[in-house]
Amino acid sequence: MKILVLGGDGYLGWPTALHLSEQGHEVAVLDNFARRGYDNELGLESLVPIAPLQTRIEVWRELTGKAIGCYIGDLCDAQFTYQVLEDFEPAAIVHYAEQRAAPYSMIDRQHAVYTQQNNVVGNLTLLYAIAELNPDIHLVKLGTMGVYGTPNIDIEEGWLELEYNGRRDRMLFPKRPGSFYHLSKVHDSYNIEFACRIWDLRATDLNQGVVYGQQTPQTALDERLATRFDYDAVFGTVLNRFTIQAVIGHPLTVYGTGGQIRGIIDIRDTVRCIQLACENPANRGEFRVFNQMTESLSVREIADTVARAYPGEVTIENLENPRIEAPEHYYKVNHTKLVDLGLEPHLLSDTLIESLFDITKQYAHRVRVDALRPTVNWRNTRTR
Ligand code: NAD
Ligand code: USQ
Repeated sequence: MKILVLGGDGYLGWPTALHLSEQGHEVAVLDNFARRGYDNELGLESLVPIAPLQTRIEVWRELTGKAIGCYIGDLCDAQFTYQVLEDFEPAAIVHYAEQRAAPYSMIDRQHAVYTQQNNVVGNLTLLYAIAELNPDIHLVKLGTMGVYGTPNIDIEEGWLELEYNGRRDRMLFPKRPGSFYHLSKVHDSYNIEFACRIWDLRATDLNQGVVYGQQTPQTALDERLATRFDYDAVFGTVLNRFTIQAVIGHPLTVYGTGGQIRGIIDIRDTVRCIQLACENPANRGEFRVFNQMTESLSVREIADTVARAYPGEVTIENLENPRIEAPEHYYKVNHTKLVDLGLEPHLLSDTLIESLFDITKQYAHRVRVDALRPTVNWRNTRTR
């Protein structure tokens, strides 16, 4: 199948492109290198060095004989996006190409506006391109578990059967996200659902939990195939940050009491979920939602797991929470649809966190310790 991976230079997009290529799909990636630009803006770097996209593609071809197509440009640029779809003619489009850090979106007005413009306009441009050029294309869109927030009821997979004043209906599950980034995903989902209704498009919205891990079998083949590994307080995600903090002897930075619970998923399961979604497309007119996570843990439990796995001494520090989120809450998520399609999850308890420690040790000298402390506070409304 011809699959176009938008955001194919990113943390998840690159390993996904390799996995789909390995599985025999004809793959092309699209990226505008915005992510490398945020690093330049913030003075940060991935812990693991990453090769230029063109080098990565060339190395993959040398090692496997498999070609990956490459389009450099901005998804918000309609002329470019239409041209790519006309040129590559994908059967499925995996859409990762968004600004994805909650703290980045909360820096100030400029970053909040950028995040919502980039994400919502890029997605809407793509919807128009699909509708006009080939409404049969299956859109596989990366959303986030954070769209739901932490409601005091069970979280269903996207839709909720409701009975109110004696009448029944099937509605999109209510959303109460916790950052302007997470809100951009809510807006995307409503735009996609509407497009499926009016233009008979087919779409799968993958509400993914926090991803951890740095290697897939394909990225491990050569160091020039490595994907990025972020540890800073803006782009680093919780479990990845904790493993790096353990290795360099920094206290694990638990925000608040650590009672907040999140859905998590191993990067090897992410790429498999995308494959399953692509190979089992939604029907025309269907807006399908999967909760792409494999288990739920509190931040405290994540810190304890990392501390237990690390052979040396680890301390845990409870920082005042820079975010606004429920410190203790009910959290029960329905996430069976990907398992029904064949996902066999790697759970944290079975995962060799040790392998993450090894990767980190190799590059520990690259850590900028000051970048570990959170600097973005949800309560501020700075304008630049
Ligand atoms: P990432 O920032 O590493 O990758 C995103 C890529 O998209 C980058 O290479 C960036 O340059 C590109 N991009 C951004 N805007 C673009 C535009 N307008 N045009 C072209 N390219 C553009 O992020 P990631 O961690 O790989 O996440 C990918 C997707 O998965 C995001 O949509 C994110 O919201 C979602 N997600 C990520 C996680 C996680 O833990 N990393 C969890 C749940 C959902
Ligand atoms: N946290 C800490 N200490 C840290 C970092 C984070 O306690 O050092 C806590 C946060 O307060 C939060 C939880 O860990 O409660 C998760 O934070 P995170 O930074 O790992 O993840 P988040 O901001 O939610 O965003 C990440 C990705 C995003 C994706 C989302 C999935 O950056 O792209 O959408 O995970 S989800 O959380 O399910 O919405």
